[in-house]
This record gives sequence, structure tokens and C-alpha cells, in this order.
Amino acid sequence: MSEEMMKQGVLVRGFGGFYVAVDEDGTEHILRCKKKFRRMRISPLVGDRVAFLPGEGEEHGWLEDILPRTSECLRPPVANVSLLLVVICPSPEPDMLLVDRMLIRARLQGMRTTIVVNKSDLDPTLAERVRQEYAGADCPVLSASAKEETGLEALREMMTGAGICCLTGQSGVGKSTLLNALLGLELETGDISEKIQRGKNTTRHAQLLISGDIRVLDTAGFSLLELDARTEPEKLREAYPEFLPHEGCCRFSPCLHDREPGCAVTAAVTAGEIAPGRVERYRQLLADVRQTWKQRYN
Ligand SMILES: Nc1nc2c(ncn2[C@@H]2O[C@H](COP(=O)(O)OP(=O)(O)OP(=O)(O)O)[C@@H](O)[C@H]2O)c(=O)[nH]1
Ligand SMILES: [Mg+2]
Ligand SMILES: [Zn+2]
Repeated sequence: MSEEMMKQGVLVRGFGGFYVAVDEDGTEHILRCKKKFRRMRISPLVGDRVAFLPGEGEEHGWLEDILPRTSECLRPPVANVSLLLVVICPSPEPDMLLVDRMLIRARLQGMRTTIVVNKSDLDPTLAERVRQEYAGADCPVLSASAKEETGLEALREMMTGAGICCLTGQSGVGKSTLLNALLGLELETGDISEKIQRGKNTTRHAQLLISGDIRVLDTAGFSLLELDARTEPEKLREAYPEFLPHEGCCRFSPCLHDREPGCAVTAAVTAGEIAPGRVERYRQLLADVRQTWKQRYN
């Protein structure tokens, strides 16, 4: 087949072994996946930029190549995210350790991050508390209510022209509801009590939604996430922008800002310059990373 028939596009969703790519004209193409990808142990991911041969008539096309990824996530399984939007809300209660794990993974891959505190109608104070805690974290905190349609303009502005954005977070925080309100869609959403009864997510698979200059992934919620097992203990602090002004000011060098005497980060917490919660969780995650590292290399 000739090279000229090849097209480029982005994978917007997958179903039952097929993938849907959107070309630059916005046309959707259903693609089969070449066997070579399985042989190479590569799974196409939603968000992948791909080269493909469109199908003719009723025939599906063929996914031929996956272009190099700028980032990849396993949870949710998506590629080329530039801006990760971690959604939390008053109910279900936020798991800040989970939030920090998501932010660490994102930051170590060079993604920008934002926290969206949804359901502000249920508790208007949560966003402000989170904002204080993440003040030095190079991670804006937006307050929104998908139900009352507040805070949506700031969110829209944040996502416009920002490359591929990804909404992630626990099941039931309102990711799909936010996107419905924002983009005028009708994605399936689910009652929390129903979710608990069914023990299922409402959104089951990631899909990329394209609307004007906004490209955003709606993804399935989850509540368990490990840090990458290859994360070095010395790397972890690089995911904490609030430590940056204090690097090199500790008595010991290098300092992991754990419990070392004369640690400038500990001093900054005491002085109220860094949020204690962030540092407590950092130390907890550092202990986990050290443990994993030891098991791996001893
Ligand atoms: N009070 C209130 N409820 C909301 C708001 N946004 C969403 N909800 C409700 O929260 C529930 C869960 O919303 P979904 O949009 O399905 O949540 P999700 O994050 O997409 O969940 P998964 O797809 O399972 O990951 C639904 O009952 C929504 O109506 C909000 O701003 N305020
Ligand atoms: Mg959803
Ligand atoms: Zn230190």
C-alpha cells in the first residue's frame, strides 16, 4: 500500500480491541491493531498520536505506527498528557496521599498539574484549605461546582490551548459531570450510593473529548495508586516545588528532608513557610519508596 494513503491522528477511545482515531479534519476512523504491537509489547493508549491507513467503505482501517510519547500514565492508561487535573470533592472524602502520589507521578514526567475542588456547593471551605496546603506546590487550586455551574470559566481558561488535559481522581468526585457542564456533553454520570452498591465506576474507559481548543480526557476513577517502583528516594523531593528555595540550606548534603538534624525544610515547616501536611505525607511516601528500593536492590 502506498505511503500517500497514510494519515495521522490521535486515538480518542478504544473498544473491544479496536481503536478510534480522529484525523486533522475531525473525522473518526475505526482501526484494527497490527500484530506487531503485541509482539513488541506495546499497547496503544488513548491520547497516542498515530499513523494509520483508513479503511475503505465498511472496512476498518489499520493502526500502523505510534509516534513517540511525551508522557504515559498507567492509571489511568493514557498518553501525551500535558496538564493533569486532579479532581477532589468533599464527598467522597479526599485522600490526600493519593492526590500527592498522582502529583508526584505527573511532575516527574514533566506534566503541569492543577487540583480541582468540585462540589463547592457541599462545602465551600474545602478549596481554601487545599489552596493553603498547596501554596508553594506550583499547582493551582480551582474551586468549582458542576451542579451549580460555578468555577467553570476558570477551568475552561486553564484547559484552553493547554495540550491534552486529563481529569483524574476517585470515582464519584464528578469528573464526567464537570465535563458535561463545561462542554455541553451527555457523558454518563452516576449516583454515589449506586456506585457503592454496584461497586463499580460509572466511567469505565478513558476517552478523549475535543471541543474547539480544548482537548480533555475523561477517565475512570480509582482509589489505589503506587508510585513508580523505579522512583529513587533521592528523586522524590524533586517533585516538591516548595522544597526548592531550601535546597542546599540543610546541614547535611544531600539531605532527604526526612529527620536529619539541621534540615532547612523542617525549619521552614516550623516557621510556617511550608504546609506541615505536605511534608508529613512526603516523609510517609519517602519511607515507602525507600522500602521498595531496598527490596529491589538488596
Ligand atoms: N452536589 C454536587 N454533586 C455533584 C457535583 N458534581 C457531580 N456531582 C454528583 O456526583 C456524582 C458522581 O458524579 P460523576 O460525574 O459520575 O463522577 P465521576 O468522577 O465521573 O465518577 P467515575 O466515572 O465513576 O470515576 C453524581 O451523582 C453527580 O450528580 C457537584 O458539583 N455538586
Ligand atoms: Mg465518570
Ligand atoms: Zn533537609
